[in-house]
Amino acid sequence: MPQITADARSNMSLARRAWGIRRKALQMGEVQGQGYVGQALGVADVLAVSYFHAMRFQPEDPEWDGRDRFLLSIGHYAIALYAALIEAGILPENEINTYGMDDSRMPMSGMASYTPGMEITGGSLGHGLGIAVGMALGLRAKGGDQFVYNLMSDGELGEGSTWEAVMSATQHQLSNLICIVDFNNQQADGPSRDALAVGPEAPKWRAFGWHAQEVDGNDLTALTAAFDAARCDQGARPRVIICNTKMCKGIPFLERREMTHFVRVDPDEWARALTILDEEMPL
Ligand SMILES: Cc1ncc(C[n+]2csc(CCOP(=O)(O)OP(=O)(O)O)c2C)c(N)n1
Ligand SMILES: [Mg+2]
Repeated sequence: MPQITADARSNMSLARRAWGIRRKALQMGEVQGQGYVGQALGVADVLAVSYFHAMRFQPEDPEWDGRDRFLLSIGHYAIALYAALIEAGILPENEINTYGMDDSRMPMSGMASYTPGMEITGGSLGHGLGIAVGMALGLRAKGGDQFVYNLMSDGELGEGSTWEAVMSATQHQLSNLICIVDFNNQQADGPSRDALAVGPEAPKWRAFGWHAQEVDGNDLTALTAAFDAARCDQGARPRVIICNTKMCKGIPFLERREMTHFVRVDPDEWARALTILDEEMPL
């Protein structure tokens, strides 16, 4: 099993890390008065386990060749990854106030050339997994033991290019590839399962030859076990973790809001959301 370096640097619990990611995302949303905070709050637990349990990286050297690669296929989730990168010490906390501004290193959609730790420029949905396949092939060809993690959305399951990449990963027996699907059952026009149902999802991935798990993506214990199982599987096959998440998780008044792809947060509600979060700070 690969060394876990990030966790060793801190005694902070995963719950506290996830809380920190949520807080930073809300702070960035407040700076702009908008942002994909519903997605960030929903995927915060997945990011906490990725960065503080599973992945190897060196905060002081984001380009360290031995790092596991984390690809954000969903460029609009950039606010979530920035929050994780700040929590991980790869980006400085004082840049939160620049979020989405001209010349910021944190534009509203993820851009690889702008931001340390942002491995690819995502955003055109359905491309991350194909890039991840190429990266996993390249790392293996160089004899590396790094994993490539690709975070994608349920909406991307409707893209044909995703399934080409799925088959390609199987063909090449990419055991160093771990795909994470943020299944929030939400797309731009409503619930994903109403738009284009591809379920049952895990059996489908398995039928394509993948090691597939489906977990509650807001349960840190379940996530930790799933990431361990994905990394430790001995099969010559790629792995996927389908994470069922709840948008706006952790802020009840936003969780209850009629869910849209881009959650509306009124100007006075940012402070209210931060107060609610602060009252729930884990040790
Ligand atoms: C190829 C492509 N088609 C359409 C879009 C426009 N778009 C941006 S986000 C989004 C929603 C897709 O659903 P999902 O990826 O599940 O995002 P969520 O609503 O969960 O944030 C769409 C359609 C895009 N970025 N790329
Ligand atoms: Mg979605």
